[in-house]
Amino acid sequence: MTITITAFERSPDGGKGLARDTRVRWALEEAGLDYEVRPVSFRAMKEPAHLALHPFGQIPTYEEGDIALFETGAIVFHIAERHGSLLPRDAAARARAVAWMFAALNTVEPVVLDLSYAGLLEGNKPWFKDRLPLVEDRVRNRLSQLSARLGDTDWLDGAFSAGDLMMVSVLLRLRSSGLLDEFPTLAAYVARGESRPAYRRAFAAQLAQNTGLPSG
Ligand code: GTB
Repeated sequence: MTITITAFERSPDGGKGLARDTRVRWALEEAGLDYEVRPVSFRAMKEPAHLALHPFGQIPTYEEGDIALFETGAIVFHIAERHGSLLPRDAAARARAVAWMFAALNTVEPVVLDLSYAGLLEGNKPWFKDRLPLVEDRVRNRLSQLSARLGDTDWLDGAFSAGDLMMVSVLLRLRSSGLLDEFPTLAAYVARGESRPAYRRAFAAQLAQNTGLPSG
C-alpha cells in the first residue's frame, strides 16, 4: 500500500527540518517504510482538495489506502502502532511511550511554540521586551523538569520510542534560541536523536526537497 504524505512545497525554514513533515518522515524511516511526498503550496493548502484531508489547511497529512490522517501525533502513533518498533510490546511500557508522545505535544510543544511565535510575531510590540523573559522562563521550567527526568539515560523510558521521536522533534525547534544549550543533558539527547540513521535520512530528504539538491 502506497503511503503519501504532504509537505510544504518550499518550507519557510529553507530545509532546516523544522516543519512538521520531518517528524513523520523520521517515523516512516524508523519503521522502514517507503513513502511518497506530495508538495503543497500555501495557496493549495487552503483549497477544498487539501481541506478535505486537513480541516485546518496545514501540512503534514498522511494517506495509506483508505486511511487519511492529519495531526502529527495521530500520524506518528499510527505508524508506530501498525508498522514499526517505535512502541514497546510490553503493554505498560507501550502506554508510557504514548504518554511521552502526549507530553511532547501537550506539555512541551506549547511553550516552545509560544517562544517561536513571540520571536516571529511580537518582536515589534512595545511590550515584547517585558514578555520575552517570561516566555523563556516557561520554556526553561519545562526543560529543567525534562532534564531531571532524563537524568543520565539515553532515552526517556528504556529503548528509543515514538515518545523520544516526538520529544526530540519538539526540542529541535529550540536550537536557535540557545535555551537548549543551557541544559547539556537535553542538548546531548537531541544530538542522539539527530544522529540516528533514520533521522538523517528524513532530514536529507526534506532538505533535498526544499533546496532542489539531491539527497545523496
Ligand atoms: N498540530 C499540527 C500537527 O502537529 O500536525 C500542526 C500542523 C502545523 O502547524 N503545520 C504547519 C502548517 O501547515 C507546518 S509545521 N502551517 C501553514 C498554515 O498553517 O497555513 C509548522 C512550522 C512551519 C514553519 C517552520 N519553519 O519555517 O521553521 C517550522 C514549523
